[in-house]
Order: sequence, then structure tokens, then C-alpha cells
Amino acid sequence: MQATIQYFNSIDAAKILGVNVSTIKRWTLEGKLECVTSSGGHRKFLFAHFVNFLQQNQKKIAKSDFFPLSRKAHSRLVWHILKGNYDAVVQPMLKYALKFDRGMVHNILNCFSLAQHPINEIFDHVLTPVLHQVGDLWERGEISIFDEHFASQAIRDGLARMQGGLKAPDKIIGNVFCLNMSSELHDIALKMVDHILEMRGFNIFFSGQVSPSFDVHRIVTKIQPVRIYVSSTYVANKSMIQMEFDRIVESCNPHNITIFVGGRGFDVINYDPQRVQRLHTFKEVAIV
Ligand code: B12
Repeated sequence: MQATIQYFNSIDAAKILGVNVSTIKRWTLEGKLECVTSSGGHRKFLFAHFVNFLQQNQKKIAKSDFFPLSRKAHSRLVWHILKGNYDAVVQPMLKYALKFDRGMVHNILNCFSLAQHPINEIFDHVLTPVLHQVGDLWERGEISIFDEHFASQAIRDGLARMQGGLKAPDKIIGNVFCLNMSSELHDIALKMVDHILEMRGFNIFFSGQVSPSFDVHRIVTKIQPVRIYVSSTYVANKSMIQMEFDRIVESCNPHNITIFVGGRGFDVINYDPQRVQRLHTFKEVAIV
């Protein structure tokens, strides 16, 4: 997926900079705030225009609703985000997640997307390593089970809040159905898949955790998805999960639905690679 450039209009700019639209207009006319003009004569702003403006007008920062830029303490973090230094953001993100600071988790995600980094890169290079570290810390007994829950929920909440700020294309390509197996609680990867596909222009039906596979045939007949994404992480009862997955494939066959799967559960679930495509990274979700 090629990232489309995200432009902001004057109303967005006013909200972000904490002023009214007429002030935005004045600042652009005075040359203080850069913008581009659309063919229809409307002012359009890039994230970089706001950054430049705030760098040159430090006093205005206090008013801006531009999270991290408004706080000196986070200037290093913001710098890494703007530069797309994903590795450098993993530890701060982990720290906030473990403190259950979902506001900061959301702010970091928001700042990344405002800086126009493709969300699949944020998911592959920041959130996945953070979640893996949470799992490692728990396995080594360095954090409690509650810490693990808090951290993963903070990330899930941050993701859910991020969705409100994402701009999906107006034109819908088709319906997509995203589901987990009936005994599966791990649905964060699937949520990320959901976000990426929505940004690609698919209309998502997300049934997530503990989806009842016996009813898949009915729902695919009803929503007629062009694709289905199945995620499996934890397989406690292999034969049961295998039966469920086979049933899902069978339900899709009459409708010619393309089936994608992901998650380590598919290391043990059998599937026909001619019929089912396994994806390993969010980059693949963005391009395949
Ligand atoms: C968060 C978490 C939870 C949360 C889930 C919250 C939620 N809403 O998702 C909670 C606390 C509920 C939980 C519960 C449990 N968990 Co847990 N959990 C994790 C943790 C820390 C992160 C999982 C995660 O989101 N990872 C981030 C994703 C993005 O990474 P990923 O899973 O590696 O997936 C990659 C690819 O496979 C791909 N992908 C994954 N899914 C999909 C789907 C599609 C469609 C596509 C295209 C791609 C794709 O994307 C990723 C990119 O690389 C992991 C640790 C870890 N190492 O992952 C343990 C982990 C997965 N959990 C584990 C276990 C054992 C459990 C429990 C059994 C604990 C218990 N005793 O109760 C229960 C299982 C309950 C159940 N029936 O499902 C084990 C699994 C071990 C195993 N061999 O199966 C892990 C590995 C922890 C560990 N080190 O032991 N868990």
C-alpha cells in the first residue's frame, strides 16, 4: 500500500492549533503558516506545516492540541516519531503501556499517523515488539499477570482511539470479515489488520475474540465479503480448532471468498496453501 498524503483542512488546522478558522486564514495570508491551495481554492495543510509553524512560534505551542509538541518533556520522543526512528520509541511505548497510560499510548500512535508514517510500519516496528516484550517480561516473572493485562489493554484502547483519527478513502472496495477462533482471546493483531484494511478502503466486519465458527456460513451469505481474515494465536485443543477452521474454509468456498490467515496458531493448524494465504507481517496486510 502506498501511503496517501494526508492533508488537513482549515477546520482541522484551527482545532490543532487551538485558534479559530479566521486566525488560520490570517496566518496563511501573512505567510506565518504555510499551506497548499487545492484546485478548488481551499487551503490544505500538511503535518509538516504545523511542525514548522510551532517551531517558529513557540508561544503558540501552549494552545495547540498537538499533544507531544506542546510538552517540552517529550521533545526527544517527538523527534524520534517525526524521524520514524521506530526502535527508539519501543521502550517509551512499553513504559506507558505498563503504567496503563492509554492516553500516552494513543498520543504516540496519533503523532505517528499525523507524521504520515504508514500504520503498518508502526504496528510491525513499535506495537509488535512492545507486545512481545510484555509477554517476555511476564514469562520471566518480572511483571505480574495484571501488569500484562493492563499493558495489553492500554495498547488495545490506544488502537481503538486511533481509529477515530484515521481517514479511510471514500470509495469502498468491498466487505471484509475479520474473526478469531471460538476460544481465542488474542485479538490485538486482528485489530491492527482491521485498521490497515480500513485505510485501504475495505468495509470491515470485525467479530474478533471468541467468534462462533458454526455460524460463519450464515454471516458470509449475509455480508458477502470479498475477503476473510482469520487470526489464531493460542491453540489449546488442536483437533477442535482444526475442525473450526475447516468449517470456516468450507463456508467460504461457495462464495469464492479470498482467505487470509495469520498468527502463530497457524503453525499447528493445517491449511491448503492453494486456497489459504498466510501472512506474517502487517506490511503484507498492507500490500497483498
Ligand atoms: C496480550 C496477550 C494476552 C492478552 C490478550 C488481549 C487481547 N485482547 O488480545 C490476554 C491477557 C487476554 C492473554 C491471554 C492469554 N494468553 Co496471551 N499473550 C499476550 C501477549 C503479551 C501479546 C499478544 C499480542 O497481541 N502480540 C502482538 C501481535 C501483533 O504479535 P504476534 O501475536 O506475534 O503476531 C504476529 C504475526 O503472527 C501476525 N499476526 C498475528 N495474528 C494475525 C492475524 C492476521 C489475519 C494476520 C494477517 C497477521 C497476524 O502479526 C504479528 C506480526 O509479526 C503474548 C506475548 C507474545 N509474544 O505475543 C502472550 C501470549 C500469546 N499468550 C500466551 C498465553 C499462554 C495466554 C493464556 C493461555 C494465558 C493463561 N494462562 O490464561 C491466555 C489465552 C487465552 C485464550 N484462550 O486465548 C502465550 C502463548 C503461548 C503459546 N505457545 O501459545 C504468549 C506467547 C505468552 C507467553 N510468552 O507465554 N494474552
